[in-house]
Amino acid sequence: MSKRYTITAALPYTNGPIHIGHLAGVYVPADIYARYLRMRGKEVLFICGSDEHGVAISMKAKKEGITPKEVIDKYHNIIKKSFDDFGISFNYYGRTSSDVHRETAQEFFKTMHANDCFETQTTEQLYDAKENQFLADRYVVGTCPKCGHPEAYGDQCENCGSSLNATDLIDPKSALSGETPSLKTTTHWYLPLDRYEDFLRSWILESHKSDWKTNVLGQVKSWIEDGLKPRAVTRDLSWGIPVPVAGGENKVLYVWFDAPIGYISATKEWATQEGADWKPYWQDKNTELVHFIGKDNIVFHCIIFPSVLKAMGNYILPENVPANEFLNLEGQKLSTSKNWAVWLHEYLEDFPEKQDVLRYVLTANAPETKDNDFTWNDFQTRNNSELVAIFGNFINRVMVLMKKHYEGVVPPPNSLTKTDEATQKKLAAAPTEIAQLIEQYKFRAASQEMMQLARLGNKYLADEEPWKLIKTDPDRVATIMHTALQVAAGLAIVSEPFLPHTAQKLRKMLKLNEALGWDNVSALHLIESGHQLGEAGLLFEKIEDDAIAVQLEKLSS
Ligand code: B3M
Ligand code: ZN
Repeated sequence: MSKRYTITAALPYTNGPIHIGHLAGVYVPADIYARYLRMRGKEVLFICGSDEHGVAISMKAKKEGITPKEVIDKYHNIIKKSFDDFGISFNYYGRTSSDVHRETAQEFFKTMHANDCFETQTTEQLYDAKENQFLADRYVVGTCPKCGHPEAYGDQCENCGSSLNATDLIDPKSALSGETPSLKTTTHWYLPLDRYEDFLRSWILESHKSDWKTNVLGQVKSWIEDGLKPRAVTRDLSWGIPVPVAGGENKVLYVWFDAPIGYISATKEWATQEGADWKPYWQDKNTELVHFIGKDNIVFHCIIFPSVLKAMGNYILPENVPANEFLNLEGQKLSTSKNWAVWLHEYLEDFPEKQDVLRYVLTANAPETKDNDFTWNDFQTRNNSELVAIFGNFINRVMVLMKKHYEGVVPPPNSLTKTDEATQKKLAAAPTEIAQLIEQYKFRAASQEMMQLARLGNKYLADEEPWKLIKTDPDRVATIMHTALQVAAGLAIVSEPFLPHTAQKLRKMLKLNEALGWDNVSALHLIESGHQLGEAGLLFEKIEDDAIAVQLEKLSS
């Protein structure tokens, strides 16, 4: 039986819109992977949703002077719409404020509680007496004890990725009042991660030592080596999912306890909508679970959530967690609070038809193995000298020549030259080469292989110069155009995971048989002689300097 895939993309916090860092790190690669697998005939469930709990939300509400509910509604709508307009092909986009999610997360907690999977600890925690508030997570900021970063949060340092307890911070300050916190006693439930050390060691560091990315393995290894400690999974906050057991009054689940369960609740909601069963997607050994995340989420997806799934007993574990590094913008770290970002909803307003340009640039320069930089100049260059000058130019030439000399009816080929055969051979090999890279999560290299196919077609026409031969050797031109059209058709197929809007347009221009897919490209006969092409259209257009200047201006304002 062919495998089933559950693909998750990190649930964005609804405390701000989506920016290019999120896209490059998580949503574009996840979407490429999901689209590719669907094209290979796999059963794919691609899940995401809004992460609507946690201190990030309550802080934003305080800052904007509105309620947390108003914050999550506002950003959930902006985020969901921008994903839709951009063309991320989620099967379902949920939200963690839903009833199904609350029930599911509480059920997890109750089951684990009943099975003695937690410990309780009564300890002194940071407290802001002025605000009458325990200071957990983003309510407290201090110096990271691991790397010295001065703005680490109470649960995590985003600089070095360490997961922290609020009391670990050096020189902590309340993010609410700026005061140095005092200590106050409170009781919480802890997930004793130390009990899972052996399991995590053998599952990740042994079984996955050769197929997981080195950045992910490295982080996991260092946590395990540091010694895993119990982690509190409840908080003294009012915004969140109420702790569903005795003694849990006025406490909520830690956002990182409930959020990953959001993947499962979203699956349940999707299943109800489709009249399907959610369980195989999370409990059947024949399902491959893959989490797409940024590097700051590794500990939660590789250590904490798998320990929860293991404790629950009947769940599958992720097959891979291909976490990416970070994307910078014009040499500086992206920052929501400093408004140093390219926001997706704004990009789509400024470039409404250019979803694929952004997808391409972010993929070609994806932060897969190290942090990378997005610059508007690079955006312009990739568009003008790759998408326009290579991909677009090739297709444009094919369409124009076909119209001019054959009224769009594909001519039969005559005898093939060595160049024709070499071109066909490269076309036949392309889908396998691209597939292998995608299956290894090397989307950057895969996108370049795809572009290589466009380059092949473009060079083939440039070298063969059919426009010069049409008067003297029409038979030769027929062969050239027939061959070039097979490359164009192959491109319409293999570009789909990377450039879905373009692929769609190109398919329409070529009137490509809808039944033709990835596995047909190697057979080479994608377009038969006598086939009537559709109307030509423009796939990409040049981006001028002033459009880039506007974007740079926007950043500095
Ligand atoms: N909302 C963190 C983030 O946006 C978080 C991901 C949750 S995935 C379950 O970085
Ligand atoms: Zn740090």
